[in-house]
Amino acid sequence: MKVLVIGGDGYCGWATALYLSNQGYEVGILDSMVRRHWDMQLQVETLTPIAQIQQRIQRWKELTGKKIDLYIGDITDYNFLSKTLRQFEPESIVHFGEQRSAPFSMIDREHAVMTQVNNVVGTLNILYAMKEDFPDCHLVKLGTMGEYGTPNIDIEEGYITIEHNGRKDTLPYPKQPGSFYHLSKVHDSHNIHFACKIWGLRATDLNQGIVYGVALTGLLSDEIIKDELLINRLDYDAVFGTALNRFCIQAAIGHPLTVYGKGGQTRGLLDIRDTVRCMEIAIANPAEAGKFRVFNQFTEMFSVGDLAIMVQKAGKAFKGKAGKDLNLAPDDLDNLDNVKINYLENPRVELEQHYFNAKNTNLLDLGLQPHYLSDSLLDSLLNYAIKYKQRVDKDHILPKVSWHR
Ligand code: NAD
Ligand code: USQ
Repeated sequence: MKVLVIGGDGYCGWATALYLSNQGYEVGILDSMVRRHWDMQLQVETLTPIAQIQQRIQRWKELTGKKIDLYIGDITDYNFLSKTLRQFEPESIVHFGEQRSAPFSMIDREHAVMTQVNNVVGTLNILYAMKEDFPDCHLVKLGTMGEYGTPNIDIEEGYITIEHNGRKDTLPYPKQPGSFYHLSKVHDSHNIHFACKIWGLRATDLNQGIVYGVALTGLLSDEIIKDELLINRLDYDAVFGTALNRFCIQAAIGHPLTVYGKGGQTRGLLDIRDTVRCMEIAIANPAEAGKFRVFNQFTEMFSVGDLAIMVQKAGKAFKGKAGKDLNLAPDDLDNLDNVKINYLENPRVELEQHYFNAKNTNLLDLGLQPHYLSDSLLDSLLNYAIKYKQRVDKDHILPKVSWHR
């Protein structure tokens, strides 16, 4: 099957492109490289040194003999997008190609507008391009669990059946997103739903939780995982870095863990190995024509405060293990033995203690076997963090973007 991975140079996209190519899918990557540009504007670099996309793809071919096609351009440019689709002729499109940081979207008016134009226009263009030339192609679109917010009732997978004044209907689940970024995903969901209804397109919206981890251990060979030209990005900065990944890197450099507010904010999370498996499951089981499916894509729920405590404990345990097995400097081990947690004034507007219970059975029913958060995963993240800690710029750890201004 031919799969076009839009946003294939990014964190989820690069992992997915390699995994699907390894599984025998014919993979194309479309990416504008705008994320690398935003990193430059923010003057941050990923913890891990990522190679240029052409080098990455060349190395992949050398190691595996498998070809990945590359299309560099912006999906908000309709002519480029439709030309690319005609050239590649995808049977599935996996769409990761959006501005995905909540803090980035909250910097100022310009960033809010840019985020919503980039995301909403890009997705709308994909829908039109599919309608014109590939009406049978299956769109697998990355949404977010943050579309739902934190309601005081259970969160269903996309739809909820409501009885009101003696009548009953199944309706889209109410949305209460917490940033202009999360709002862009809500707008996308509505546009995709509508396009499926009027044009008979098929789409799956994957409301993904926070992704953690970097290596596809157990899914790709050790030789591939250890190859630096194939390494994935791992963001630690306060704009693009996400909770658990950030905490592991903070622990490794001896920075107190940055819990915002009381830390009772609870979210769905998943290992990046489950992200790539979910993509495979979604494309192998396409939605019916005219159907807009919604799956909640996470495997476990944790509060931010609990994640920090888990990293603190993992640091101590790691010292015991690593002291024997790894060639680490004494200060690496001291940092990990003594991880502190700071409860910072929350730069966001969000509930810090709330009910959170979300369903996630659709992907499990289709065969997802989760990698639950484990000591070995935290060890692996801590290992990466220690290996590349010289690359960390400590000025980018504390949050500078505020929802209040
Ligand atoms: P990322 O920033 O690492 O990658 C996104 C990629 O898309 C980048 O390479 C970027 O250059 C590209 N891109 C952005 N706009 C584009 C455009 N207009 N045209 C072409 N390419 C464009 O992000 P990620 O962490 O890999 O996230 C991928 C998707 O998954 C996003 O839609 C995000 O909202 C969603 N998601 C991510 C997480 C997470 O924890 N990382 C969690 C839930 C959902
Ligand atoms: N948080 C901290 N400390 C930090 C970073 C974050 O306490 O150092 C808190 C935030 O206040 C928030 C929670 O952790 O309550 C999650 O924040 P995050 O930055 O890890 O994740 P978020 O902004 O929600 O966005 C990330 C991805 C986004 C995706 C989303 C999934 O960047 O693309 O859509 O996770 S979800 O959270 O389910 O909406």
